[in-house]
Order: sequence, then structure tokens, then C-alpha cells
Amino acid sequence: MKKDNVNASRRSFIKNSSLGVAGTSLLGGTTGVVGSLIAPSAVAAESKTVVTAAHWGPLGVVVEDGKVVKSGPAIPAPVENELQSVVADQLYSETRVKYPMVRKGYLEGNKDNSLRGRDEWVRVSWDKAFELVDSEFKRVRAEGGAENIFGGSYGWKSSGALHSCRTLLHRYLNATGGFVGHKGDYSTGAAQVIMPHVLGTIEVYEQQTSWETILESSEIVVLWSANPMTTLRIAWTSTDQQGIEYFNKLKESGKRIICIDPVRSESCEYLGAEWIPIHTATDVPLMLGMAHTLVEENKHDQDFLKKYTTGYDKFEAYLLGKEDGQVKNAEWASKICGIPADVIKQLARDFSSKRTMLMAGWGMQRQRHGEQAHWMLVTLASMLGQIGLPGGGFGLSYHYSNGGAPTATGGSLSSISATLENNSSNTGQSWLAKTSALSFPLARIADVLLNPGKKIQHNGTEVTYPDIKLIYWTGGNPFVHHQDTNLLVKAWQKPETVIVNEIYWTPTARMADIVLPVTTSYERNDLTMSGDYSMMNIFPMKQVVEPQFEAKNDYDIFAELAKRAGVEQQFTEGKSEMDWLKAFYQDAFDSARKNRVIMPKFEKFWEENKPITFKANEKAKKWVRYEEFRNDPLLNPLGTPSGKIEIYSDVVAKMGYDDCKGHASWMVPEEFAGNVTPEAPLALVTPHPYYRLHSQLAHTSLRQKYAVNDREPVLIHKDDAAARGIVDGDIVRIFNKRGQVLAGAVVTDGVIKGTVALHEGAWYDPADLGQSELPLCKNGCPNVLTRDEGTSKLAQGNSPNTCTVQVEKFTGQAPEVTVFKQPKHAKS
Ligand SMILES: Nc1nc2c(c(=O)[nH]1)N[C@H]1C(S)=C(S)[C@@H](COP(=O)(O)OP(=O)(O)OC[C@H]3O[C@@H](n4cnc5c(=O)[nH]c(N)nc54)[C@H](O)[C@@H]3O)O[C@H]1N2
Ligand SMILES: Nc1nc2c(c(=O)[nH]1)N[C@H]1C(S)=C(S)[C@@H](COP(=O)(O)OP(=O)(O)OC[C@H]3O[C@@H](n4cnc5c(=O)[nH]c(N)nc54)[C@H](O)[C@@H]3O)O[C@H]1N2
Ligand SMILES: [Mo]
Repeated sequence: MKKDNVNASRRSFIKNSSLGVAGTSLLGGTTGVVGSLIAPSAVAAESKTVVTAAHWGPLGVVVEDGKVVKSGPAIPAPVENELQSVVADQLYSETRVKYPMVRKGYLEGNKDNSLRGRDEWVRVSWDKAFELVDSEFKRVRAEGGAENIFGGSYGWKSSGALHSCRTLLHRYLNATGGFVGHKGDYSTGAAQVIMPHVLGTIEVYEQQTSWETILESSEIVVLWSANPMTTLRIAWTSTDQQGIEYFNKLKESGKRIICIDPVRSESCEYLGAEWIPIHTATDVPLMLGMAHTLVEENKHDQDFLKKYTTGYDKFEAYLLGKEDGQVKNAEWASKICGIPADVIKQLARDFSSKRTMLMAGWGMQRQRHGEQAHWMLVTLASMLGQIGLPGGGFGLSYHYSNGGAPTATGGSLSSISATLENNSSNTGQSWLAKTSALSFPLARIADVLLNPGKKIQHNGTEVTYPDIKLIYWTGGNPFVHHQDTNLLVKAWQKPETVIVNEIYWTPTARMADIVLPVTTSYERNDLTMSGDYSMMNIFPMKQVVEPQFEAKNDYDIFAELAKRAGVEQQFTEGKSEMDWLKAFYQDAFDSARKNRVIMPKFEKFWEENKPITFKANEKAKKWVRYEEFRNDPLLNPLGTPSGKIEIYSDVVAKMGYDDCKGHASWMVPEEFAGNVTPEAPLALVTPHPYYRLHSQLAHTSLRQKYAVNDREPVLIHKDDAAARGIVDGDIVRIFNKRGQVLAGAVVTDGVIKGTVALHEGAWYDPADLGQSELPLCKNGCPNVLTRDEGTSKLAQGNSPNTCTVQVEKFTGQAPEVTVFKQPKHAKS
């Protein structure tokens, strides 16, 4: 690690100064109009610019002599998005999987699965690799069946309508007899289960009140556990960059913006917002304190509560302490959340007297009792009475995939499907009912692997864990994304076979038996929509360069496996890559025509090398979520049993769970700033990273912008650092009873005292796997420290932000981070 890098990286990490730079298109455009995409003139003759796209937006990629030399936005980005600049780093990464690889012990029939992650690797031919995978599937299916195969394969993969690796895996598994999948995700594990009980919809992945009305009508915008300037740098399909554009306009408008967050986030800094530091996991007390103030000062909207909600009286009894003798007033809340009581009271007064939009993110539900945070937010918003008014109420997706960017009128691409046109030929689908009954809440995976047959509660039903013998993972990184890595290491040793398709030697690939090298999206042709809610563009995703080394497309891998299983025709339908793309495009063309929007023919579109952009109409620009419900709740009831907002849910109450009751309530988490021990006196929060998408791009040159002493940066308050003799740039050891990691200290006042922040997505890099009870992660993966416990019996979501740790200065020789290089023996 070069010393001078420490300061530079720390600076950019804290300040993200680049945020201030307006982006210009690599292709010379200035207006965002697609027609302005003109290839640069002053380039060498053998140079070309190819338009493609990724989660991080539309890309122009400059190729010279068959090699990528530069990449950037294909449409001007509202603020610089550095994620768009590292296509070459991705393609030519030192950590690419070059050839099919098999773990030595596995190849030799050694059944000691504890060798996973520390064995040697043997290069094999593609033919040999296919034979191994095919014969293993045949064996497992013959001896047991679909219930022994986990194909859930959660992860963010790459964008694309065709080369969607997880869907392709499912398509192959469906064609050959089924698999065990999962319920839910890591993003909104708690919220997506509780919200339907409260609002009748999943809420978290739905269009938001239009930004145009926010800019017009909102007086206060609250970023509540939300960091949009970071999280809007990407989208599930591909970002249309509209969300950041609108946040720019919000900033220019001079409206009051408030961030409630344990961290002074990139958004807080960039937007010049008021920061209200809060202890992680204490939003429910804060909201209760505000709710109490509203009642005390008679500022709660009783007409709204009566007309549009049910069960407020039961909640109010709890709020006023009639149930448990504890009045949940601002003074009570203040002691828990760390915000002065007068500030809590003033927030309540301001929100009730001004048009206020509560934009909530999801970090506060990724914790024990995470269900309560969003339930309480909706309860508070109901008391404020602005739901369904322009610019008022709450929104759970302004920070994600450009929620609130008006939905455009145009065409919509179709995409490859996991289910097959004709699946009757050799398997039938009798396994379907069985395996869907065996699908389990995703975040319980380690528990499932360790305890087949165990029964748990989930949202009013009983789930019985399947017995997993074979895991096939594509497009995800569980050894980074799952909590309590050391427990996962043990659980992962249970299955007989683990197969991973990967581009890179990720921590998960390293934990497999068979690793198949796959292409990046820049090595194949595809299409994607942009803006998950806005449906604003169709981006061509053109192949930029030839596949590197022996990498194959996931599609071709599963087509070959389908062939060996005798189901090639069902899998491919006889179509080539371009045949599929034309068919997806034709569906967009047809749906656009129904909307009276004319798109170019496919050939012309493909030839033109530029995105198609659709426009939103005035109605979409003025759209207000819950407006129809507000106008006429009888004619437009919600999908809840009562048709109203359920401040109290009979359905949830009747489940009888001790950890999720009939109304939002405060339940003391096992680990948080208010529940620490001498061994683990600091709370840990694990936000999403600015310069990565989870673990994606961790191996690129962007790492130099944030790594401290070549480790993941950890934000530590200056008082906490001083008490431990830690100075900025030090290597520190963060540890608790579950594990230990090294990280690089960023000493700051930008995190609440008593909490340290370590971003999710840092690659797991154990120094001494298999030799030590708690191997030391050299790089700083936060999940080595986090708890693997469901949010509650209701959602069973993941709960990483319920965690306490100790931090000390690391003395001695710090082991080198090696996870971004080829693994030992895989260099052939
Ligand atoms: N502590 C903590 N943990 C968390 C979170 C947190 O807040 N705190 N957040 C959680 C959340 S919300 C999420 S969504 C998860 C994210 O967890 P993941 O979605 O697993 O994270 P990614 O890094 O996006 O992993 C995607 C992987 O797919 C690979 N890939 C990309 N394209 C392709 C392809 O075309 N084919 C194949 N075969 N592979 C491909 C990439 O190389 C990468 O390894 O993490 C969760 N974990
Ligand atoms: N650049 C980038 N963008 C991304 C991703 C990425 O990895 N990188 N991941 C994408 C994905 S899959 C998802 S799910 C979303 C994630 O979106 P979110 O879940 O909203 O993101 P987080 O960073 O986990 O949390 C947002 C903020 O909440 C704060 N926070 C955490 N716990 C609490 C709490 O208890 N109370 C309060 N008040 N604040 C808290 C964090 O410090 C952070 O600033 O982002 C998406 N966008
Ligand atoms: Mo997520």
C-alpha cells in the first residue's frame, strides 16, 4: 500500500468530492438527448465506440485494436458515476476465472468438505467440466430429487433480458426436474412481508409519488435511513439516472432536507442536509416519541385516522403506556435513540405543520424486528395525515432504482423465462408443488444447510427445511452477502457438491467444488430496459470484445447441460442469441404500438448503436401514490382485510408471535448501542458502498479511492478512536464472539459516537481458514461479525445491522490482502 494513497482515498471516501462534478457523456452528448450520441472524431482509425449498459447505466465503451481502453456514460450523467469508468478493469481483472476449475479433493473423491476454500485447484477441459456437472445432477436426481437441489441462487448478477444467469439456471433446473428455491430477498426481507399486512401491497418495489409533485409541493423532505446519492448510482435493470437528476433539482430548490442516519452519508453531505445522528436500530422509539408529541399537542390528524386507518385506538393505548405502564414520550425516546427530546418534539411539530415527504430507505429494516421500522413509519405518516396528498406522506423507494421518476409511455421488453413452453416431455411438473413447499426464507440458508427437517415459522405458516445435497449458484456472492460468515463456512460443508458459475474468483467461487468461467456482459449481446419504475429507455447491450480466456456465456453453459440431459430443444427453443433478442424487442415494439409509440425496426435500432427513449405524459408526472384511495376509500380500498391502512393487524396479531405483535412496537434488540457489553461496546452498521455494487467492482481500480492501508475503510468516531489510541489510517482489528476482521480506520465525526460503520460487499479474505476457530478476514468483510438470525417469526429476514463489536489498533505485521489475485494453484 502506497502511503500517499491513504490520505487521498480517505478524502474521497468521506467527501466524495467527485459528486460535485457534472457528468459529460463519453460520446460527446450534452443534453441527454439520444440523438446527440456522436462518435468522437479525433480517434484512431481502428478505434470504435460500442454502446452497452450495466446496472450502473448506459455505457459508451471505446475499443482500440480489440481492447477496451476507456468507458463512460453513453448519456450524460447528472453527476459523475465512476462505476461507469471501469469496464476495462472488469474485463481484464487479475482475479478472472480463466478456465473451468475443479477442487482437487473433489476431483479425487475425497469427501472432506472442510477442504472447501483452502484446497488446490485443477484446470479441466470444458468437456470434462460438463461431464462432471451432468453426471452429478443425474446422480442426485436419481438418489433423491428436486428437494435435494438448491438453485435459489440469490444475487445481483448482471443486467440483460437474455443473459440473466439466475433465470437461465432456473430454466435448466426446471427443464430437468425442478429445484428448491427461496422466498424473499436480502434487500427488504422484513418490509416486504409486513407491508402487505399494513397496506395491502409490497410497497418497497412500487412506483412512488412523482418527483414533479415533490418539487412542486413538498416543504420538507426526510431521508430516513436512506442514502440515495449512493444507492441511485445503480438500478436493478440499468439506471436511467433520473433519481439523481431529481435530487439535484431538490438541492437547487433550497427546500429543507433532513437525514436521519447514524452516518453523515454521502447524500447528507452532497445535499447539504440537516444531519440528525441516531443510534442504529432506534428509529421506532424516535417515531414513537414523535407520535406521542402529536397526541400530547393534539396535532395528530384524527379525521385521517378515522377515515383511512384501522386499529389506531389499540396503538394509542400502547403509545400512552396503558398496556405496559411506559409512556412513549419524547423524553423516553431520547434516552434510547440519542436525539434530544426537544429536537424530537420539534420534528413532530414541523412535519405536521409542513407538507412533508418521508423518504425511507431499507437499512433500518435489515435488523432484528426490522418489520417494526416501516410499520411504525406508516403509522406516524397516518397520524400526520398527508398520505395521498401531492408531496406528502411516505415513500419506500425514492432511494432505489429511481423510484418517483414518472413512468414513461412506450414499449416494454420481454425477457428469458425460467419456466418452459412445453415441459411435459420428460419430467412433468409434479415436483413443483413439493419444491415450492420446501422453499425457505432466503436468509435462513445456513440454518437450512445445518438442520434439514427443522420446522420454523414464517408469516403465519410452518416451513420445513429441505435436505440440500447440491448447490448451484450463479450471479450471487453468499460468502460476502450472508451474515455470520463463520457459521456459513460450517453450513457450506454439508452439501455434497457446490457448483458456481463466476466471472471472478470471488469468495464464493473459492468455496465451490466446480467453478465454471463465465463472460461479463461486455462479452455478449443483450438488451435491457432502464429505470425499473420509469421504463424510460431500451438500451442495446452490445458485445464489446470477444470472451476472455475460456469464458462462456451462462446461456451456452446451460444449453449444453440441457443437451446432455436430453432437453436442449426445450431450453433453447432452437433460437440463437440474436433470435432471442429480436423476439424480446418485438414484444416491446408491439406494446409500444398499442401505446401509439413507434419504435424503429430491430435491425435499424441495433445498427444505430444508441438507446431508445420514451417520454412520460402529464398524467404520469402528476401521479400521487394513494391519491385514489384518499379521494374515495370505499371505491378504491387497499388490499388489506379492512381495505384501510392497518395500524393494527388482526391477521398478524392472530399469528401470536412474541416477536411481532398486532401493531408496531419497540422491542429491544439483542445487540445495539443501548445493549452493549464490555467485550463488544460499539454498535456496527453496514451501509451499502458508494464505489461498488455490493461486492461487484471491488477488484477494480475504484478500490484505490476508498481503501485505507489496502483494507476496507471503517468509520469510527474520533472520541471512540482516541479512547483506543487509534489514529486515521491505522489498521484496526474489529472483533466479537462471531469473528474478526482487519480494516483501515477513518477517524471522523461523521458517524454517531458509539457506532462504527463498515460497508457491505467487502470481499471475505480469511487468513487461516480451517486452522483457526475464528479465521481473520484480512480485508474487512462485515458479515464475519454480523448475526445470522431472522428479523422475527413473521418475515425471517436478514438482520446484519443488529450487531456490536470491539475495535483495537492492530499491532504487528498485517497479512497481505490476497483475495483479488488468482487463488493458489489456479494460475495455469
Ligand atoms: N451486512 C450486510 N450484508 C448485506 C447487506 C447489508 O446491508 N449489510 N445487504 C444485502 C443486500 S440488500 C443484498 S441485495 C445482497 C447482495 O449480494 P449479492 O447480490 O450476492 O452481491 P453481488 O456482489 O452483486 O454479487 C453478484 C455476483 O454475480 C457475479 N456476476 C455478475 N454477472 C454475472 C453473470 O453474468 N453470470 C454469473 N454467473 N455471475 C455474474 C458477480 O461477479 C458477483 O460475484 O447483500 C446483502 N448483504
Ligand atoms: N452504489 C450502490 N448502490 C446500491 C447498492 C450498492 O451496493 N451500491 N445496493 C443496491 C441494493 S441491492 C439495495 S437493497 C439498496 C440498499 O438501500 P438501503 O437499504 O436503503 O441502503 P443502506 O446503505 O443499507 O441504508 C441506507 C442508510 O441507512 C442507514 N442506516 C442503517 N441502519 C439504520 C438505522 O437503524 N436507522 C437509521 N435511521 N438509519 C440507518 C445507513 O447508514 C445508510 O446511510 O441500494 C441499492 N443501490
Ligand atoms: Mo439489496
